[in-house]
Amino acid sequence: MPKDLLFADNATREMVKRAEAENIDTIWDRYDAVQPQCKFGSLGVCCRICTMGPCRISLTPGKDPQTGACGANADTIAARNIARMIAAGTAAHSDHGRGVALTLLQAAEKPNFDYQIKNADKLKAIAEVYGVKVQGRSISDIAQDVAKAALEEFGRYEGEVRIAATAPKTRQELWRKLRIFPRSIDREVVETMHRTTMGVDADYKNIMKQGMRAALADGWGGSMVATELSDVLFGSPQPLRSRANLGVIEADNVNIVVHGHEPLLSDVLAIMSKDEDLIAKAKAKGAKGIGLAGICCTANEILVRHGVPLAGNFMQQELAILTGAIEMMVVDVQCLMPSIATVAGCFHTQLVTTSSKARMAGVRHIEFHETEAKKICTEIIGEAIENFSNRKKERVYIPKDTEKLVAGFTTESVFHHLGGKYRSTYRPLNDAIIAGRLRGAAGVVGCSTPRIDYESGHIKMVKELLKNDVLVVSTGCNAITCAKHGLLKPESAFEFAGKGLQEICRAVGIPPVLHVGACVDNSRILRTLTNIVSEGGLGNDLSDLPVAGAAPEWMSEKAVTIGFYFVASGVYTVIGHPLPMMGSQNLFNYLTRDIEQEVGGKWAFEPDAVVAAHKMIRHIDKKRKALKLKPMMYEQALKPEE
Ligand code: SF4
Ligand code: MSK
Repeated sequence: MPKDLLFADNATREMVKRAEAENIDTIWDRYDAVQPQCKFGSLGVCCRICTMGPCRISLTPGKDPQTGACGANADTIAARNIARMIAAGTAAHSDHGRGVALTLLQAAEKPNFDYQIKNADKLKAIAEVYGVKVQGRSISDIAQDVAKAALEEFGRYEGEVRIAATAPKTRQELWRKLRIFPRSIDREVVETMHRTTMGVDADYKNIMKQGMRAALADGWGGSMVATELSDVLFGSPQPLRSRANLGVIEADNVNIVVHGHEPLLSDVLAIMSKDEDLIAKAKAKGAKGIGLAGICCTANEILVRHGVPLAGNFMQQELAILTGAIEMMVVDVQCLMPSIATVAGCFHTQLVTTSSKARMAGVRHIEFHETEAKKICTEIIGEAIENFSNRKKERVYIPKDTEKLVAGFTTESVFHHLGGKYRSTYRPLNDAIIAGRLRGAAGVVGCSTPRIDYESGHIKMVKELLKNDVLVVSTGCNAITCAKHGLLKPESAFEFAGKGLQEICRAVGIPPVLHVGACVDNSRILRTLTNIVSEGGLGNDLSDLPVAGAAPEWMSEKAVTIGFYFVASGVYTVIGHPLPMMGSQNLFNYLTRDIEQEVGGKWAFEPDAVVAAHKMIRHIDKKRKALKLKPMMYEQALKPEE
């Protein structure tokens, strides 16, 4: 077993042992194999954006070379590298949003389309944002205009990303003053790539400003479009019960695991997996039925809308196949390790890619088109059923571990729950913070990584925050980790939360960690924070709120983008592993200190998750003090010294 697997859930530990016994490499083995890693790359001072390079800046201060061949110094090179990571993250989330908008347009235009509009109220709310007339019009007419308005967000040649105007007014004014209000989503990605190509922008602060604008185009643009229109098309999530971890895979089912990020295919698969004809076919092959489970954010999408159980997070994608009980793994886009093709090859598991954007050499490809969604899903499930007889019973090994969970909170359902039964308002939530029952809130999100003891970052941080009466909202792989460790059960409040947070959880029946969806659904957190500001009593801008953000185990470029849009929205954001820019002292000082003067938020890098939690708590306390809020009601949790 890898030496750093002491904190993981039992299912992961068991399956890693099984991989070792079967001599199958996993992410942990391959991560070890790439050590030691290049210091220049890690510190962000390697540039290869033109063929006069690659150029590397000396890591010894004062020692040559201190610039690349063109004269770019460490600040320029590191800033350009970070900006390009942001552009990539924005591209990924926003392309997802574009896909949902295009599907909504087709659903509005074609009466017999496989997708139907499930949430007309949400559609009307977004219509208002876009100035689309609602009165006296059919849902399909409204939806066409809303979808077109959303699609214009990507390529408009003048003006601003319109949905970003849902941010608090003071924040919008600040973005305009700093010239970081995103204009259109694609434009910000393109301009970031332009500015960071050879011989363009050399001012590290100016590059970072464009980076923030591109990140805002994601959080308050592409991701927000993805979330809002997914709610329209697939229905808004409602709090529901389900289960998490590899034990959700049942040996006697035809098992299909979906993995990736997008809901378009998986939402239909979730519905079709309950089709009686298909279940009958599975039974005819000797199975009990059809079992669907998910990995990563595709899992989160269909968990929160259909209650489909979570098989695991990013680090468990290979381990799911290692159970030997998966007939098919169906992948869409993002966070797919190419290694799953190799692991699937060791078992009967059929790996199927479905997006033209994400194919793997030699892997079965069934291209997904929204126009034939049900037909394609029927074909996919049919192939999985056929593959059931190829399963080798003696190679099936499914760990027993599962945990119960409650997921599916949204800006609106948080509103409903924390707002009290009779009045739809954030008032009771704001009042709980003002009165010192709740210290504040933290968004803890993001990936898992083999870089640290798996899941220790997430779990230690979240528990420390809960103990100190900080309500945690979670997305992505953090949410899956919290689920596996029992933190999404309402009763977990009594074990892990401080007294004030316990009182809230008891009164409204919520878990102390609120699962608000997939990575794109971090936009729900932005919206929730905006609602808290609008409710009043906690300042005029997001940067006034006693809140903080964190991604203790981040690894993806998307996490860099998310961090930057939270910082640019005024939120103090702590990540475990530093951004790859530590070779530039100036950029480090700017991002972790000076940027706060400009946008109200800043970065912190802290590998110790408990220390990181206390940095967040201290920040929350600083904001409470500035707002002259009452002292905390219960101070039973001790805070370690700085
Ligand atoms: Fe080297 Fe400058 Fe080219 Fe980068 S842009 S590879 S620093 S010459
Ligand atoms: S899936 S981006 S590993 S959170 Fe969204 Fe998890 Fe990170 Fe992928």
